[in-house]
Amino acid sequence: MTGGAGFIGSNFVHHLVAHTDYVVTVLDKLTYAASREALDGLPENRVQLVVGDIAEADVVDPLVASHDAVVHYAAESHNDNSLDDPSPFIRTNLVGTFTILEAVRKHDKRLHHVSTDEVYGDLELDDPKRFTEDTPYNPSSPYSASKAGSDHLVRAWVRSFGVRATVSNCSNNYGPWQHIEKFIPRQITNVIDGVRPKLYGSGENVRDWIHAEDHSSAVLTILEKGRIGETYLIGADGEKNNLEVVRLILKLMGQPEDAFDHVTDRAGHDLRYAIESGKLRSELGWRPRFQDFEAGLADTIAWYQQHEDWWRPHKDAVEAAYAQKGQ
Ligand code: NAD
Ligand code: TDX
Repeated sequence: MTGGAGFIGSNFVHHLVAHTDYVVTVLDKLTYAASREALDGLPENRVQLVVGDIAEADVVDPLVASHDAVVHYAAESHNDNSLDDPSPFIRTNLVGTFTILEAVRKHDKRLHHVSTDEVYGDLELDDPKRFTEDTPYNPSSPYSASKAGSDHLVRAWVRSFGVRATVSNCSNNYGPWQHIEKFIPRQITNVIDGVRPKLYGSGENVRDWIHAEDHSSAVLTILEKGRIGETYLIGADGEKNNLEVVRLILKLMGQPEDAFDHVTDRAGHDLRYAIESGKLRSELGWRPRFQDFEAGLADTIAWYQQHEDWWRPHKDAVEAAYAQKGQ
């Protein structure tokens, strides 16, 4: 698999070790977003880490040749970074996915491509519709456009070359090991530091939150039972606006619920994401298990309180970069 030292990829590695007999090789470049520690303590006979770049064919090709399947998580993943400098997003998300596709084509291996609901653009707040597998692509940011392009590459390799691939598009994940540049961990670590949480714009933007553990169980289900060439949307009916999430973090951390600030909005900020995951549920029998958002958030807060050694070295630089943009 690729990207197994990242937030969601590392969750998937632990999920595989706990729930299957698979032996896993993680190919990860260990960018700023990676956490080698997230893979600590795993049995050496089950998980091996190879440090390398998915956009380099001489790294990817022999690894693909020697494995049965590839689950592709590696990506540049943060919208705000893609607004500051899109170039690594083009290289990793597009050239990297192309490199993997060429290797799975050459060696006739099964591929599962992990993607995002952001490829569909955004919905109005009062739109009764949610995203489905048939929603047209309409990405807003360099990040989401690069992920949309990677999805199109996968589908083209399925249709033109008969590559045995599936695609999943998941909503916003939360849980342990998420980089503190992202919304929920940024606000938790701000409150730990006595700093007021920072909401972009009005804070009315809606995200459809799912626990990373539910994303992992969905990807494993699709890898094992998904129909080749199909796309499955992954979501757990977790729509909340950013104001609600910040107020809940403040409440759970014993602070007044209005102790936050509004800051400069994100350019092109998507208003609302919402997933209809009926196909995955009815066709493959998947169900989310961590749908109590308040309980999951409380556990996540406790995790960041207990893992200050991990995030503390990055906090000043992350906040300095945001401060420069008035965020
Ligand atoms: P992350 O940024 O936490 O981790 C990405 C991992 O990929 C890191 O370990 C990094 O070192 C690795 N990586 C980056 N470039 C690489 C390269 N060129 N070669 C090899 N490894 C490289 O990201 P995440 O939040 O865990 O997201 C993982 C995947 O899930 C991404 O494809 C993302 O688009 C998708 N996704 C994320 C979310 C979310 O809410 N975070 C939701 C839906 C889909
Ligand atoms: O400080 C902040 N204040 C704030 O209001 C930050 C960092 C974010 N926000 C807002 C922007 C979004 O409306 O919070 C929401 C969530 O922001 P992010 O954590 O940056 O996530 P998002 O842009 O929604 O993208 C995430 O979900 C889809 C992941 O980062 C992507 O990798 C995934 O594809």
